[in-house]
Amino acid sequence: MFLAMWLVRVSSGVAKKKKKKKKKSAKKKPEQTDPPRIALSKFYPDGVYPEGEVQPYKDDNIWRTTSEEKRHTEKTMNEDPERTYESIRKAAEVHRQVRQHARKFIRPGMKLIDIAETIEAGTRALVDADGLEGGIAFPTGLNLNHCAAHYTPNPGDTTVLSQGDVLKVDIGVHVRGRICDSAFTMTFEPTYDKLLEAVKAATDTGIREAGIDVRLGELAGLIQETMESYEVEVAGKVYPVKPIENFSGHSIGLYNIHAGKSLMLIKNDDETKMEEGEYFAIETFGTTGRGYCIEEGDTSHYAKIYNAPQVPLRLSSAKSLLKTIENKFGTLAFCRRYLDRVGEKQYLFALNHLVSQGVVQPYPPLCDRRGSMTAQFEHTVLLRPTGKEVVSRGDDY
Ligand code: A75
Ligand code: MN
Ligand code: MN
Repeated sequence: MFLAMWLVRVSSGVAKKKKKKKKKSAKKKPEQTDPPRIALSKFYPDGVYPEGEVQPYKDDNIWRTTSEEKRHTEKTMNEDPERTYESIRKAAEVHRQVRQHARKFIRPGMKLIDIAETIEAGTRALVDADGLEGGIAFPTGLNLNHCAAHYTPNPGDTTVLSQGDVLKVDIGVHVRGRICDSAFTMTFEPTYDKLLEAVKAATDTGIREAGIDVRLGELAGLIQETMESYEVEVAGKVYPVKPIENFSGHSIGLYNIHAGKSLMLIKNDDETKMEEGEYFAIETFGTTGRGYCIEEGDTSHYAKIYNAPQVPLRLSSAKSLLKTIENKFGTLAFCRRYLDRVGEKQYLFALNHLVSQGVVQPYPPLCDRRGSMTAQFEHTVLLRPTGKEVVSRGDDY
């Protein structure tokens, strides 16, 4: 394995000189390692994590920023022993540190499975993974080129990243069921820079225009306008950047990646409003292809259906596998690699049975037309009473 895992102390200065002295009284501040392996709780012993980017509400909701009532609501939430916002903020800080490392170490020539495992080892270490108290919220999406969502390598997958690839990295972290769902796109050549720029701008429009009482159908129109104002030239041919029409952002619930509201990428007549206190994954996808994705290839992602009816299972292997799924993942999404690592063997027949019985939902890879290229940017946003908090915002995207 060429992914040697030396835990190297990251030096804060450039070249350390001898004269560097430390005040004896000053407490030693822990430093993160490279690769990151020190639990975040070490850096935040009081359990208070950094706030994300706060954006003010607009138009009819400007008053919220200064409202005594709304400010009081938030003060109460922060004084609550539960510290309502700290779970999502911790998940987001783990996300930022893990992806910062990912952006450094991912390069052409690597196997996707090694990339996934490195990212996941980082998440588990930083969040101090502990059953359903905290850990990976869903399998690491590593979608290449015309494939846009829900692909992660299955055990034995030998796919290698190439120089000309467009790679979407979708990482999920949760703390006590609060899910940070955030994704970015990487390339290793400038060919698709405009595509990435279009999608980043469309996602930022979605974030900027989101707010309490904003209608989802109208917000989709603004995302669409931004995306469609770009084109990308590849080998002398000009392609319009299209939003993927059957993809969407979504509300997020506790241990529930999709809590019921969808934010489409094309203007529509959905008058459903965003509401105070909701968590949203604002994500957009652009493509040089059809603008429509279909299922392609073997399924890697699965999840126990959130409101699954209790069905009597006759197959003992399926019963036992369902117990494992409930214990290890609850209603969070998982993949075949995760079943392997918790010690399940020859589970495919039982897994397919759970799918056919309507207990487990498969999420097959979703891809546009072959030869096209797709890009994605995604952030988790919290609609606080006084402002929008883009919890996953970093200095990268
Ligand atoms: C697998 C389960 C799941 C996911 C990711 C993990 C279910 C619904 C989802 C997602 C997700 O956000 O990727 N959300 S979604 C969707 O249905 O709104 C979003 C983007 C592409 C396809 C579907
Ligand atoms: Mn995602
Ligand atoms: Mn999402």
